[in-house]
Amino acid sequence: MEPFDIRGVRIVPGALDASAQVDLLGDLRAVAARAPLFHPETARGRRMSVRMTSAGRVGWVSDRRGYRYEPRHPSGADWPPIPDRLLSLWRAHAGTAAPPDTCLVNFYGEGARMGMHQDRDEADLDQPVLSLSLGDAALFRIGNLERGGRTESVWLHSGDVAVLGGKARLLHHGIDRVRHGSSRLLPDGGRINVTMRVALPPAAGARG
Ligand code: MD6
Ligand code: FE
Repeated sequence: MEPFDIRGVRIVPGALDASAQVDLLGDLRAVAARAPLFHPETARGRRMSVRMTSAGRVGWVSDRRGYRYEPRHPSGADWPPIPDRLLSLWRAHAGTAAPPDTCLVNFYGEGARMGMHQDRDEADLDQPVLSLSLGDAALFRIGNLERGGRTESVWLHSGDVAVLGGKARLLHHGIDRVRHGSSRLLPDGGRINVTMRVALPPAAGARG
């Protein structure tokens, strides 16, 4: 299928073919071996249904102190580097010269979902966020700059890329549901979503 736009969100179906997805899954298993997946808590103390980890110079964490980027995993270890295959995907689809400095890995087991939110913890909101979906298909809902209002939804399948940039960068979005077992990429089912971003201001120095 050809790339298309919904409300300025660029969707690239099948950006990665089946064998590239398997290769990338190996990279992500190596990331999770060094930086284990954890269930973040919201600032209100509710456990998120999605498990997360990160790669890059900083990683996204959430706990009672709120949402932020941290230079270390909650264990105290450095985050592993962003896998080269993901950096190539960013160069191919992000449409910016700046390299990503963080890569958030979300794992959706059966029943996991993600409420409507904006991604606005990054220093430069002119830089896009690129997401890659792997595994089970998910219903991605795209809303508005303000909370509420009419929304549009699209199924994201394994290998699909979505880019939130330009006027779509701050649109509210979320995952309503995942069709458990719809893909055979992960032997026990589930979905992985990887989002790459430029989180730090340029003054923070070399990225990678
Ligand atoms: C998900 N994605 O697909 C959740 N954020 O599991 C996101 O929250 C997201 O797909 C920013 C840009 C693209 C995304
Ligand atoms: Fe998001």
